[in-house]
Amino acid sequence: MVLLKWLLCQLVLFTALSHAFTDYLLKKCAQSGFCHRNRVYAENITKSHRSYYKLDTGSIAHDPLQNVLHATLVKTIPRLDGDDIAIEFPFSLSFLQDHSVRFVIDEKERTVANNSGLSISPQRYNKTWQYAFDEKFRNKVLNKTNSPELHFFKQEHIANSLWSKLSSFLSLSNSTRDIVHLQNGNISLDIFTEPFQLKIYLQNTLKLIVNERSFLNIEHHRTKQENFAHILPEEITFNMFKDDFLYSKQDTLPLGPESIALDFSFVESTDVYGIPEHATSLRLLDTSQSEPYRLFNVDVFEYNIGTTQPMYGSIPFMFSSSATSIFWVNAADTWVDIKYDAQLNKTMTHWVSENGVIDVVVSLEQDIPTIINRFTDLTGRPFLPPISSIGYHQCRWNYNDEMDVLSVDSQMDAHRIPYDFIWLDLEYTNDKKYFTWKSNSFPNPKRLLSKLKKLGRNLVVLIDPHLKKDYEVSDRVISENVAVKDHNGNNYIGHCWPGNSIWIDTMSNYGQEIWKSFFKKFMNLPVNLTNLFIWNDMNEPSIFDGPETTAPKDLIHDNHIEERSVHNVYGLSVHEATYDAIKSIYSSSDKRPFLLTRAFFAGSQRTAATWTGDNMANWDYLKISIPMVLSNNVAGMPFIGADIAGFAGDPTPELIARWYQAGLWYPFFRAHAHIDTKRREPYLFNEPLKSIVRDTIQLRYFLLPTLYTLFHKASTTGFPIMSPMFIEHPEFPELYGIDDQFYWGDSGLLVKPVTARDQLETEMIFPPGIFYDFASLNSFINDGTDLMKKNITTPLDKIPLFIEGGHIIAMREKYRRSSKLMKNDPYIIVIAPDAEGRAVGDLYVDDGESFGYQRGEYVKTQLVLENGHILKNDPIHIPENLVDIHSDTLRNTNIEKIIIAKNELQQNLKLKSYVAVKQDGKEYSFPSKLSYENDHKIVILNPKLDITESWELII
Ligand code: NBV
Repeated sequence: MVLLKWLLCQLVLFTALSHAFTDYLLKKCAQSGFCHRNRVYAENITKSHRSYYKLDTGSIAHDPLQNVLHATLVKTIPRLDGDDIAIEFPFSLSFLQDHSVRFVIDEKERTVANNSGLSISPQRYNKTWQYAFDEKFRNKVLNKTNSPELHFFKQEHIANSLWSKLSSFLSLSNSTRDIVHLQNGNISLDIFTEPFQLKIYLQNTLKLIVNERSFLNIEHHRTKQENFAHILPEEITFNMFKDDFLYSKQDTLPLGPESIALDFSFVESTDVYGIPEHATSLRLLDTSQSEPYRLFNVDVFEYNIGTTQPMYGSIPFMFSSSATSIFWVNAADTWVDIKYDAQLNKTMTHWVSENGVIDVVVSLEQDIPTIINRFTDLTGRPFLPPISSIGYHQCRWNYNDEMDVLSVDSQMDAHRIPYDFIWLDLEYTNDKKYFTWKSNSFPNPKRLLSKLKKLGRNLVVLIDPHLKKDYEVSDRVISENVAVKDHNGNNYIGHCWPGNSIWIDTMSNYGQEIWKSFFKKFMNLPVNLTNLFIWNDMNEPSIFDGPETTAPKDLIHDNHIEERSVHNVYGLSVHEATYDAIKSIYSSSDKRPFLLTRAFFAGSQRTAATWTGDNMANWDYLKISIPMVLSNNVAGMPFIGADIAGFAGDPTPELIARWYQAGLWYPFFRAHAHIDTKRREPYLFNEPLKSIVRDTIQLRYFLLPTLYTLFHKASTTGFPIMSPMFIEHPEFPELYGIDDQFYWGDSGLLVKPVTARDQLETEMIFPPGIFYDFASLNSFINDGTDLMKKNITTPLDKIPLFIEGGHIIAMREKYRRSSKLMKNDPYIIVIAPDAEGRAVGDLYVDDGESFGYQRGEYVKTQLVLENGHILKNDPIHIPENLVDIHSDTLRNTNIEKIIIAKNELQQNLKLKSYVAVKQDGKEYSFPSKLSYENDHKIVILNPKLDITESWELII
């Protein structure tokens, strides 16, 4: 047995280190008991037109205090002897936020804790929302939060003649349907009792149908002996009590079949998005002839591209182009089938989870940004990261010792390549024991941190949730009884980097406390050293000898909860505890944490950044990184990037150049490489590559004021940072399928990175308007009403980058070694007028590192250009004590240069002099001698204006 385990683990390790990901380690739907059963059930129900679920009309009740509708859903299993079996499922429905409906379906028998002698809880797990929802929703989940008036249900017993005819034709017992009608503001809802179905409307327009196809299926509790009598005619019994899959055969499946499934039809749309993480297109694929999308956090080294196989993270949130969303609040192994019907203009989806309750939040809005806004209101806003962490990160597996780190550090400076973070992977530890340092290589971490700190730089070290057996950290986990248990209740021992390991159970509150205490000790640094941050890797969790690269589903967490129920949220519990630890350690300096996690779930955006995992250094992975980053951005978790220039393998110089040029736009901008690859720090490259990469990284730094403003917007509204074309231009159906060209938030910057070899020309697509080539400000006009395609030349040193007329962005333009050193540099305002000579842009500024912004210590302003020659600055927010803060954290807010791009409609605009009217009402006029212009731009130098003041500049 031990030998077999060892062999298997070597095999997994070997495969992990030598090939692209081995698909056969993961189940296909037909090999997963519950996925296969539900797909077959759906097929058979489609043929039989039957439904076994009805809402018991008599049970419908309204709890006015909680504003919840309660009812009992009944599943009737027909028996030949007429002695039908009825199973009851408590159903509750409430309105959440303004435009959302939440419903929960549990199983009555299993809501009562009966002590069946099992070491796991027999109840269906119904607490996923406590991890996923933002704190403010945790106490009042089933409450209406903001529904001014609720016209609660009026019951109509209607005899619908068409329905009667249909139902008698289909030999259903009822010829009438009860409808419960609910209304809350603009949202209304019809609940059909038999067969059970929900129709949800926004302003009386039907948007979503729940259970339209009667795929609702709840595998209720039964014993193996009872099973035969409990099967519906459309059901099959495949792997209900065992698992045949080679790598998960040991699963004890203590509760037998428990899956839940439901179908949702999005009306008036054939485009759906979301449910990351998958290496596929942004617009989700039709899976009716292939594998469903699977959400199950696993370790997929060199993952395959174009497949719906699961990856490291899961966000069970999907929305349609018609601005309707579903959040399936379940952290178990989940599969989603998608079928587009162009004729009916509908998207039909089928969601299946291995266990837990059906807990769904449906939101209906007027547009997609508002949908994402609602979702991040519910699950929490993306955290506002320290500004340094949106600079450039230099990582590799591994920087070997202190000398190595310091030499990278100084070489970057010597070659004028800015960077903010340097990373230490696995090997800095003493024998892969987390919370320790390899003392020969890193004899004095404090010394290293102080040296890095001088230029405002930071160090990230890796800490994983698997803990090597037999050292003080794992010993403590065992003695405090906070290790994850096996199905017999013993501490689970699995194989990972350190060899035999245990896993911290951060699903337990006490486990979290213990985890935090390790950081407290490890990060016991002088108060002025707050530049050490953490990377949680392998927290799916990745287990070398585990089934499907991860944890056995019958492991047990705190409170007798099976891993099966909480698998996809475990990683979040690890990184949230880590975040809390860092936050409290740095609390005396009020420093914001930065944290990277590999596994994620809905809600992870509150505390961590992520990346797309172990990609490969080839063009396909560069190309797919863009839809992957976009998908996370529309699913509320925008702080993501891909390893530049591919984790595994050695990239060609051309690939490196193109990858940096694409990676510059990832919200998380990090170079990383596998231990077996050649060193590739940018200063090692030959010319012209070195200059190309340096210019690219410098451009990222010049754009930091704009990017930080986008991060601020994301942290208040969830607005995507790397943003699909359809967000800015929803009016063009053709844009709903575009995922190789994107905007940077709402800044107007439009990019199409080159992702193919030898591509000296790239076709871009432009909505109507004026577009300025970013480098030259040379412009062209699409004066039609349609999209326009245009070829852009793309020699190796060129990024196809435009700014759309109508936007203003803020930049800086001095090379500095790190973001911290740019802090006092003045701003450059770049204005791209539209055809009416109008442009608008926001700028957000705070100290970039503390939580002071939460106490109002920030500046937010809006710049507006009118009639092509009047520029106004109107601060929306300035701190009350600006003077104090001004001298300290928001030190320099001067504008040193204003650039107004000229287009062909505006060629007569000439700069002679300009006048500034400031807050004091006085006019200041300036000669134009410090300024200049050419055909493409007017440049005003040193206008003596500050972004914290109101002023008007007349040119
Ligand atoms: O810690 C080593 C690597 C890390 O570099 C990579 O970024 C992670 O995704 N880690 C995975 C462990 C295994 C890599 C084969």
